[in-house]
Amino acid sequence: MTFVPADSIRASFSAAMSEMYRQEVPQYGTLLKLVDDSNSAVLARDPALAAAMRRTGESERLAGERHGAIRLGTAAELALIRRAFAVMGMQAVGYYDLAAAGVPVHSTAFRPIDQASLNANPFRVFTSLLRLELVEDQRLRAEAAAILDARRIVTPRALALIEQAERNGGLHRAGADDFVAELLETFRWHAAATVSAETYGHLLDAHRLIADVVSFRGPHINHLTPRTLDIDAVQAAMPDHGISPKETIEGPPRRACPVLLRQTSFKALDEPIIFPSASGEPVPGRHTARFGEVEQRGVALKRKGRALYDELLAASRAGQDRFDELPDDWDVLRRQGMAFFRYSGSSVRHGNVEAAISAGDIVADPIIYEDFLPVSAAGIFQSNLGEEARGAYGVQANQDMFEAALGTPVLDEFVLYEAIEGRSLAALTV
Ligand code: OOG
Ligand code: NI
Repeated sequence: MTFVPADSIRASFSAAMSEMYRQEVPQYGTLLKLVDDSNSAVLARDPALAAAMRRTGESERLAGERHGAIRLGTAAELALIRRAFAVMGMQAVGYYDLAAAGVPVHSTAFRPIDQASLNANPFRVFTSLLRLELVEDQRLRAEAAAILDARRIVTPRALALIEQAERNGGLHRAGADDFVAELLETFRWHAAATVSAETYGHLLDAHRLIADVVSFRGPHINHLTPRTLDIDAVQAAMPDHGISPKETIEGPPRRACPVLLRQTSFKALDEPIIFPSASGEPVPGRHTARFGEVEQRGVALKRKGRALYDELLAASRAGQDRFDELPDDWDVLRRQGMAFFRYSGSSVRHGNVEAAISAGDIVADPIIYEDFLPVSAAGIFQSNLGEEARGAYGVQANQDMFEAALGTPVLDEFVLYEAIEGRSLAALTV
C-alpha cells in the first residue's frame, strides 16, 4: 500500500478546516461567496491575468486557497504543532516579531515550500507563540504557565498518527483520513473556558491575547482567509453583505502590478462562553476571538525590492506618500532585480534570455508572495484585539528563543523564492 501524498492530506485538511469554520462563523461563508464572485469577475475582465494564472498553475489553486492563524501557549505546543504540520508537508518559514508592535507573541508561518506543492494547495497557518515572559505580574505568569502546561492540545489518536507518520515516512489512506479528523479537534472552538471567571478577568487585564490563549482547551483557529484578486472591490462590497471591515487595507497601496500582500479584516463574533465555578454551576461570560480576513497577493520581492518597500512603508507611517518610488511595471521590476519571476519557454532562436523575452519566446511570470508582513500582521492583531491591547514591551525580537522552542531554525523565504526562480531558469530550453 502506498502513502497518501502529504500534499493531498494538506488539501483535505484545508477543506475540512474551511467547512468547520463556515459552520462556526457564518460571516466567513458570506465572505467566501463574495470573494469567489469577485474573482470570477476579475478573471472575466482581465484575460491576460487569467492566462498568466493558467500558465503558472495558480488558477486551480485560487478557489481553495486559504491561510489561517493560531496562537500557542508553550514551547512544547509549538514543537508538537510543527510535527503535526510536517505530516502535511508544511514547514516553518520566516520569523515575525510582534512584541515591537505591542503584542506579546512571536510568530512563523507553516506552509508548503516547493512550487508543485504550493500549486497543489498552498494552505498556510500563521502561528504565534505567546511570550509569557513579557507578563509583568509574576504570580499571574506562574498561574498561566501552570494552566498551559497541564493542557493537551492534540488528541491521543492524532499524536499516535504523527508518531506513526514520522516512523514510517507517511500515512496510508485510513490513517490519513483519521489524522485530518483528529487534528480538526485541536483547532475547533470550545465555548467552555477551562479557567474561572476570576482568572479570566486577570488574564484579560494583562492582555486580551493572553486571555485568549490561556483560557481554553486549545488553539482555536481564529480566522481563515480566502485570496481575492481585487481587495478594494471586496472591501467596498463588504458592508452591503453585513460585514464591516477595518478602515484601512494593510500593505502597499493599490497598484497595476501587485506586490507582496494586502489584507483587511473584520471583527466577527462576540461569543457567549461559560466558566467553571467552585459551586459547579457554570458562570456565563463573553469572549471575542474569532474574526474574518481577506487578502490579495502580489509578486514576491527580492531583498532589494523588499528593502525599498520597508523604507516606503516607514515613510508612509511618518506621513509621506512615496510608494510610487517602487516601479509599477513588471518588466522594470524584473530588470531592476526588485522581484522574483518564473521563466518559461525557449531562447533557442535568440541565444540569450533577454532577447527571447523581448521576442515573446520566453515569458517571465511574477512569483507570488507566499508569506506574511510583520507590520500588516500587527495591524490585523490590533484590529481584532482592540487598540487598547497595545502593550509597551521593552524587549525585542528573540528568534533564537523561538527556534529553540520550535526545535529547528525557520526557513528563509528569500532562499525559497530564489530556488523557484533558479529552477525555472535552469529548465529553459536554451
Ligand atoms: C494573527 C494575525 C496576523 C495575518 O494574516 O497577518 C495575520 C492572529 O491574530 O493570530 O493573520
Ligand atoms: Ni491572517
